[in-house]
Amino acid sequence: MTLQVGVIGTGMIGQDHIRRLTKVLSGVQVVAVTDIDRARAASAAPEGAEVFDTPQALIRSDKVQAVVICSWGPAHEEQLLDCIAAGKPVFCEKPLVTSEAAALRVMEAETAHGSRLVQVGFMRRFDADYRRLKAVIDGGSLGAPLMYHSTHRNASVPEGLYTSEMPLNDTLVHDADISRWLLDDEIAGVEVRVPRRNSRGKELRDPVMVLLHMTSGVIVDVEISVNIAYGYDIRGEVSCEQGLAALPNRPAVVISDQHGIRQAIPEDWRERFIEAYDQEFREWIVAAGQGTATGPSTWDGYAATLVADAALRAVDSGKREDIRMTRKPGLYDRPAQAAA
Ligand code: NAD
Ligand code: ISE
Repeated sequence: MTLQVGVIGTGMIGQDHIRRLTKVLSGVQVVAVTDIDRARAASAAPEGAEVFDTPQALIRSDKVQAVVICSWGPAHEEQLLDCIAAGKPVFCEKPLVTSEAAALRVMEAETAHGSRLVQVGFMRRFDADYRRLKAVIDGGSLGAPLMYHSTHRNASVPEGLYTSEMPLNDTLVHDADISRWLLDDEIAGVEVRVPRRNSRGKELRDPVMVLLHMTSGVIVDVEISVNIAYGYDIRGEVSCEQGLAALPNRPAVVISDQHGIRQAIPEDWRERFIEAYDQEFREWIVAAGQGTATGPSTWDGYAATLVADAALRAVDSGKREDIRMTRKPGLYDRPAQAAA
């Protein structure tokens, strides 16, 4: 059976996801698109797909069985609530939403529905290198994890559109989520330090150094640099009681020439995580075809939102800001019902 999908938001990642749903993956067809910029939606629409005027009309359409949300973060809440009201599985790009209150409203709606419908776009969990790293930590041969060093560098970000809050409420959410997943732990407190500014970003608060205090006592340090110029560089190293486990360097052709011996670095997230995005959608298609969702959940999106909020408070206070989570609904403890 082919899953008929509607895509909301046809900007950078919306277009990339439409490409993979149309040209890379099987068992799925993009039958509908929408964007507040109608011309952009029309030019991104695959042959035969209908261009809808509003997200609400797309979500309610009988031809749409499942929805992919790639609009801006502040628009996600309303679109998620409409998908849940329609009982349709939905893949939502990160961030799930942009406030704690909004995350709680989405969680309440999904819990009232009674089964999972939402998968959040934390693609690192589907990356083969991160999965192997987690297998080593879980295997226990290195002893308990003590510290995790997470490096998140972007070559550049769109000037004017990417603001000083975004290293903490847009970019950090990936490091927060992967730390919780790798270490099987929750984040209890957040500190932020702001070093010398990178002049390439003009007034942008960049880089930032974040400390995530896990409930087990593990400390995660995160470097976020979003104007590092040389490429998209994602690193991770876990220090354990009797050894280290780290992400490998990405395989790349070794070039020797008058500049020395070197290997290319991915330009951006599209290139670095191309296989991870493919795999997150492979698994989403299977679950959505069964009317449900697996993988990163609304609970995980909620947790990342709390970290972003705490990090923004910590920048102002200069102190550790604690995180208090609500009781976890049983829905998010149940084992996954579908797998690729
Ligand atoms: P973008 O600005 O290129 O595209 C967003 C699109 O959504 C635009 O075309 C805009 O017109 C449309 N849009 C905004 N509000 C809308 C609404 N209410 N209804 C319909 N359309 C609406 O941004 P992007 O880089 O593609 O990011 C989109 C989302 O994906 C963001 O939440 C971002 O954080 C996330 N993202 C995730 C990753 C990842 O690695 N997982 C990478 C990039 C972006
Ligand atoms: C972007 O939205 C992403 O999600 C990328 O993965 C991240 O590296 C980048 O910093 C964000 O702006």
